[in-house]
Amino acid sequence: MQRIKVLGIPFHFGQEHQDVKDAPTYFRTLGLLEQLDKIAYVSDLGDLDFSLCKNAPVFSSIKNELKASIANELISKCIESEDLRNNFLLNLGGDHGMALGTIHGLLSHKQDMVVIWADAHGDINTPATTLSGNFHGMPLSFLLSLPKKRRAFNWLKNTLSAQKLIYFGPRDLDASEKEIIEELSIQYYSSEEINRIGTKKLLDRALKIADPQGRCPLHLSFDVDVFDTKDIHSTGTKVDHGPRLEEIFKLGKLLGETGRLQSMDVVELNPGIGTQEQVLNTFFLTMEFIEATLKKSIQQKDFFAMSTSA
Ligand SMILES: [Mn+2]
Repeated sequence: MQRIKVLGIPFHFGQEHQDVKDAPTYFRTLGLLEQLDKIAYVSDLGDLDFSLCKNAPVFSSIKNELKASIANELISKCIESEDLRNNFLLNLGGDHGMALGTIHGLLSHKQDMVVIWADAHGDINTPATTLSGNFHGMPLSFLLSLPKKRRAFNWLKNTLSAQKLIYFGPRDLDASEKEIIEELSIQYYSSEEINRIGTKKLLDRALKIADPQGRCPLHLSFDVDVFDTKDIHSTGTKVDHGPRLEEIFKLGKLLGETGRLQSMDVVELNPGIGTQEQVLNTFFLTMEFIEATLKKSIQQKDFFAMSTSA
């Protein structure tokens, strides 16, 4: 029987708004798991506990470097040890800094996994190029093994290939990030292109390049700031001129229809930002997206046959 495994990841060390850590609790309180249970049996893995992650008082170009590293190692180990055959893994963040751990852990199961990074930002700065020092702007650089070796991160062993990464919806990149993306020829579909050409055409092209034979497992790392500012409010770094809502929903639906979407991160919801109504609207829209995407993914009969293991 197919299951949806739900892991709460109250990771907040990647930026300065602490309240992102409460998002998994909000999702649970608002009934997300009950809704998902109508799609497939839900197995709740609970929330990870980062209270023992300590910081060392060292100078670093990464804020909370040690906490961010220890927490991500914990996330990765937890996912590595899960049985993911015949299971969809839904990771509820937390800020986007946690995607180092989720994707690193998933790569231990599926080395050929393709990652679709839906985001207004690039999240690919290295410790050498970051302007803010916020770790949630760096997880991709660590996944691609771009930073020089750092003692705090010596647990990292898996690398995502740049050919297996697809950006969806960015519109606010640092100059250094543009350089990295160009140099590594990472596939990049901006918000403007999505609205002009449409998700279907772009995604078909993107997947053909990243996975010519159409056999690799897919992971969606979904930062809610990919939504346009008129569609959501309760997130820390909103950016105007996002993809139209229907194009974003199409992304989830089309990925689900491939039968190969097996995992997803949902990050950067912050219940501490905005009025109660704005918070609820943000969560309900995101829940609608999660439900629509998982419904399509689970409906595909070959979902578990395509699962690979290392
Ligand atoms: Mn992000």
